Amino acid sequence: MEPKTLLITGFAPFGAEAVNPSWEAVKALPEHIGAWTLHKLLLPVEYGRAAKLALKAAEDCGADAILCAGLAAGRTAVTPEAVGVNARDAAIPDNAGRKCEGEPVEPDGPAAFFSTLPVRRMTEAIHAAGIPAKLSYTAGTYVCNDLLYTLLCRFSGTQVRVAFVHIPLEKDLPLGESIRALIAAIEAI
Ligand code: PCA
Repeated sequence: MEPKTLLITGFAPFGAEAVNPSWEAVKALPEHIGAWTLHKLLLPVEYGRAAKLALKAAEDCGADAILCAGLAAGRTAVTPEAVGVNARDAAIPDNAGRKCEGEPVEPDGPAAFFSTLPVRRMTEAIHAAGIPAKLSYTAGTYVCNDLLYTLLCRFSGTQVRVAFVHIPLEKDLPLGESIRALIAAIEAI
């Protein structure tokens, strides 16, 4: 197997949560999974800036693929995201204090992009590992979607493939299960 580079990102805490399990899970992953060498990156929960930092890191490490992880409080399954939409709209501000109500991510961009990693296969692999998993068609309209949409827009028509996985709060799914879910998802790429 030819070695390949995967940029994998997690988010800082935001809102009412003191810990973001997405970064805790990413941090705990091994450096190598199958043919993939992982480059890990912690992202701020800020519109625009998270995507900018991920784009820079993808360039610096020569990423063949990018898998982003984020917290979806209230969900009880691990949910690979099939779509990123061109919208910023959330009741809470980002960690820089910016509140967006119905703005586009990219003023001239298309309405949406489908994820370019095999999210259905990744969902099946997580499920097969005995962890609750469901393919999702909405990553929301907060910073996670902002990151996913921007990366899909930037790498549209290129060889660099992109997807996003939302994971539950630790009270709804133990961290070890989220870590195993990410490993299963990466093995399925
Ligand atoms: N979840 C938020 C942003 C950061 C995170 O972990 C979201 O779903 O948009």
